[in-house]
Order: sequence, then structure tokens, then C-alpha cells
Amino acid sequence: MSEKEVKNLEEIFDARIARDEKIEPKDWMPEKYRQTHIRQISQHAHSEIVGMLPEGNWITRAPSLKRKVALLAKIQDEAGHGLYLYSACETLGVSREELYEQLHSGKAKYSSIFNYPTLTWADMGAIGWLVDGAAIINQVPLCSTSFGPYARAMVRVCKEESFHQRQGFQIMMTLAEGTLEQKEMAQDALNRWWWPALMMLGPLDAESVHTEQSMKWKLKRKSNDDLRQQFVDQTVPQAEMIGLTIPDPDLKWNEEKQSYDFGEMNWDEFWQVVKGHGPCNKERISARVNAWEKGKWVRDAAMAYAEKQANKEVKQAI
Ligand code: FAQ
Repeated sequence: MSEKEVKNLEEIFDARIARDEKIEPKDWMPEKYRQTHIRQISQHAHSEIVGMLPEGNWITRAPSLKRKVALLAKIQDEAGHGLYLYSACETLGVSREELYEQLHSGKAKYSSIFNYPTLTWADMGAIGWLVDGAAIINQVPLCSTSFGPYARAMVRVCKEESFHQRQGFQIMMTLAEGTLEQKEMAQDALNRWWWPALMMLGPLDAESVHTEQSMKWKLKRKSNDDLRQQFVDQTVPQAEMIGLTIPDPDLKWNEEKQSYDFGEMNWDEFWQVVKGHGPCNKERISARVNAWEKGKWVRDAAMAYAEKQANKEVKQAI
């Protein structure tokens, strides 16, 4: 293709983005647009399935049958989210095997938040309330992202995340209204998950290398800092409602901007976790690699069955 023809295609593509049209897998797109989407969608997919591990740790220790059923359903939803996202990513011409290989070899990133340990039952409350809460704030704008398969996957994901957030908040509320020991457990979980939840929304805008281009392509509809502010403004009154204290001495209502000012995050900790040196990075990856290796016989059996069925159909056709 000549340079002029590519330029022409780029202009048509930019005009479609400007008109808020969805870009579909078979449409022409700039190579960088395709690569950026593979990066973000696959990181998102990996986050969903690695994100099952911290909560999976508590299925057998849920305090009642009702809690166990809800937690199990929530974790299964996360597996479903991973599958929609891997499928959306595959439409961009990358295989599931390649994506898994990138995760297992440590080449691909997944959300920093899932590298923290779940120490008590209250952590199930804190994850649902704060982690799913932050995920919704991040993902609602993605329902109108420019790439069709990603946007459509997000619609259902957001509906399910909303149930997850309520499920978590309800656990926290019950603990906060319980005995002194239960309330302390809830406060301790909030203390440990607050800052990682804020950092999960990505580096400060000034440090975010992808935001500018991703906003132009309407992949991102809101910046990391805007999402973080929205999360703080939404969550602080919820903490107040259940009598828990946000662990930030600098948190203060700002009358002029009609939102909260809040303290500095520990970015050194964030980058350490992102680079693989968080409290549970090694454990998480080894759990995924193990699952992949132990599941080989299932994949082989499914392939053998599919081949047998296909041969049967060919024989019947003859
Ligand atoms: N962790 O330039 P930016 C969930 C990396 S799903 C690790 O700002 P971008 C559901 C970033 O990749 C949670 N790495 O990047 C659930 C880039 O590195 P690269 C996941 C991070 O893409 C709940 C570099 O830093 N959600 O929770 C993180 O424009 C409960 C520079 O950053 C999504 O993935 C991080 N937190 O903005 C499941 C949503 N932040 O690739 C189970 C979709 C940044 O150049 C239980 N993703 N980095 O090597 C997004 O919206 C964006 O990708 C951001 C980052 C906002 C996460």
C-alpha cells in the first residue's frame, strides 16, 4: 500500500473515531491502535483471572452457606469476564496461547491490586467494596470505548461488578455493625486495601505514558486521576455511613471544588508491585502456571473429542 493510501485510511479512521463510530475487528485500523488494544485488553483479561485467586483463598472459610454461595458466584463471574476479554482480544489477531504465554512468562502485566494477600474474612468485604468499586468506576466509561468487542464485553461485566460491589459492602457493613472485634477486623481490612485500591487506577496522569494517545482514540474516556477522584468522592461517604475511617490524615472535603483532597500514594510501592516484587506476585503466577499445566489433559481431551466429531461428520458426508 502506498504512503498516500495509508494516509487516506488514517483520515477515514480518525473521522470514524470523531463521529463516535465503533471500530470492528475486520475494519482497517492503525497498527498502533491494534497493539494498544491487545495490551490493555489482555492486561485486563489477565487481571480478571489472577483476581480470582485472592478471593478463592476464602471459599472454604466463608462464615456461612449464604456467604459461600455469593462468593463462589462472584469468583465465577470473574472467570467469565476473563473469557469475554480474551475473546475480544483474539479478534485483534492474537491467539489465546500467546496471551497465556505472556502472562506465565511474566512478560504481561496484570493489575497490581491482586498481588496483596487476603488475611481475614473482612478482606472479602474490602475487595468487593473497594476493588470491584474501583473496577466499576474504571469500566463504566469503557462501555463506550471505541473498539466494538471491548465495549460490548464491558456492558455485561459492569452489571456483574455492581453486584460484586454490593456484596462486598454488605460484608463490611455487617462486620462494622458487629462486635468490637469484628469492627476492628473491618477497619484493618480497609486500612490495608485503601491505598492499593487507589493505586490500582494507574499512575498519576503526569506519569501515565499511554493516556494521551488512548484518550485520542477514545479507548480511554477518563484519565487515571479523574477516575481516582471519582472513586474517593464516592467511597468516603460510604465509609462514613458504616462508621469506618479512611486511613488518610490528609483527607479533607474541599468546598470550592466540591470533592475531596487526599494524600499522596506510595508510588515506589506501586512500581515495585508492578515490576513483580509485591507480596504475592510469585505465588499468583505460579498458581496460574500450575493450573495451565494441570489442565493440559482437559485441553487435549477436548481437542481429541472435537477431532473425532469432525471425522465422524466427514465420514457421514461420504
Ligand atoms: N497494575 O500509561 P498508564 C478488576 C501499567 S479488573 C499494573 O496509565 P494505561 C475486576 C500500564 O499497564 C482490574 N500495571 O497505562 C476484579 C502501563 O504499562 P505498559 C483491571 C499498571 O493502560 C475485581 C504503565 O503502568 N482493570 O479489578 C497498573 O493507559 C475483583 C503506565 O500506565 C483493567 O485492566 C496497575 N494498576 O492505564 C477481578 C481495566 N496501572 O503496559 C477480580 C482496563 C498502570 O506500558 C476481583 N485497563 N499500569 O507496560 C485500564 O483502564 C488501563 O489499562 C489502566 C492503566 C487505567 C489500568
